Amino acid sequence: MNEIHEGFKILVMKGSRGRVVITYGTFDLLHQGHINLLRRARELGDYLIVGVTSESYDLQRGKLNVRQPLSERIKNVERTGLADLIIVEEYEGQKIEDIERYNVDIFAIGSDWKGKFDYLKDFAEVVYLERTRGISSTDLRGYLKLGIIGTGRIAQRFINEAKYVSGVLVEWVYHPNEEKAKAFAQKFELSVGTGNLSEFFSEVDAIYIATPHHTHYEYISKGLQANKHVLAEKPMVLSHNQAKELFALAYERKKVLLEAIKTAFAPSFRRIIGLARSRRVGQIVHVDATFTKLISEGRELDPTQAGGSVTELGSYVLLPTVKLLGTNIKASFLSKRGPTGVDIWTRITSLTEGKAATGRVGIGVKEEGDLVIGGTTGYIYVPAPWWKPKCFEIRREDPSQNETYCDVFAGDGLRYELAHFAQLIQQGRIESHLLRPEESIAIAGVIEQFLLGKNVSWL
Ligand code: C2G
Repeated sequence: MNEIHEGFKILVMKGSRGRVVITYGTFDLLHQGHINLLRRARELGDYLIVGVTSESYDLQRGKLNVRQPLSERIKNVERTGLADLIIVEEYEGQKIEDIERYNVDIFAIGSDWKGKFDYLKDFAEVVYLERTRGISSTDLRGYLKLGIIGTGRIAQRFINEAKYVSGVLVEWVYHPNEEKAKAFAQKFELSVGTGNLSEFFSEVDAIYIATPHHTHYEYISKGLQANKHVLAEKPMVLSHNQAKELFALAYERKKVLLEAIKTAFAPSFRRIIGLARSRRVGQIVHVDATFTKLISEGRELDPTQAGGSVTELGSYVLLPTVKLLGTNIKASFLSKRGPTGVDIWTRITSLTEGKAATGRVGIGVKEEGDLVIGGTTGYIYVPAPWWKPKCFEIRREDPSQNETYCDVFAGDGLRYELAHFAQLIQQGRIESHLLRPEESIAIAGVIEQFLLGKNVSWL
């Protein structure tokens, strides 16, 4: 641990310090919410220790998009005048050591972490302080103000992941049923829950669309027309032409439109595709990706809400397909229908000159969820769940030549798509190189073909 840093002074502990409080944070682009938190923590006792996360610890815990170096973040905390001692948080497990080392009485942290630090109760009193809602915009230079459309499961997961992406403020939620929007805002301590779309748009720079598949097109279109950047859950839309039209609109409005296929932005997947394209297993001949998730009720089984395994999971298996076969693919399908009429299992075969891909998806059939990229000198093997990749292997005829690679895949992984989306906007770039518009358009085209019954055989 590093107590003494050049450029900032450590206040000397004089005599009895009374009740000692400790809090931790990244404190990137310090804003009023951070300052309020520090003040509230200071008021809990007589002596406040602030742990500022190091770059390497943020990497380790999966905090993304942190823009200020540690030294600057420490200076900003110091300038508040609220900290009696500033330390650096460098590794997981350090909190307990700090509590014991500094005889800490109270561990305080914002309520967005409610429950997460209960394990510290054996060592100190744990207090979750109410986080600040609706910070004034003059205080938020450099922040992306993002609103969520939809209040379902994925929206909830997104909120939990968003706190790991620095520079993004999620304070707004829209649902056509205002009661639902308000309940969601209340539960996740967001400042605005509304059923009024224009009021919602007037507050935000960007939107995340987490609604049922068949409603995406309309929300994306309205969002872009209101000049908002759009991150849209997969499948972004259900037809080639709709996807093309929306990307053209985004281009015209100079706004980012990104399909939220989380895998595309994950460190390990990027490496897998990079190695495959660098011919580490020779020429790619066959890509085989499977993703099944047994679902017994809900929207996924409802034909009127574009349910089925292709619409639900097709975007995932088609991702390595378009990455490695390109976007000019011919697809055919073999499917099994379930009792509600939607496909509960489908094998998608994609072909392009000299290469093939098989994607298997199921919501009523279970299979091994791995990814195999077969080439002329070996294959890349990514074990299940390959869509949340961590370790994978390059395997060769001679197993002594195999190589293993590992990368982090933090949390639910939604943070990677959000961090990439925020970075594109911050850098003034419209198109993602990790999931290009043509790739999303091709994926929408394959899904559309299936929905139209083109080249579909039924078991
Ligand atoms: N905070 C707040 N109100 C906001 C934003 C943040 O009260 N509108 C609080 C957070 O809850 C946290 C502190 O400010 O207690 C610092 O927030 P971050 O810099 O985002 O750091 P964080 O990722 O929350 O670090 O070990 C690190 C800690 O686990 C948390």
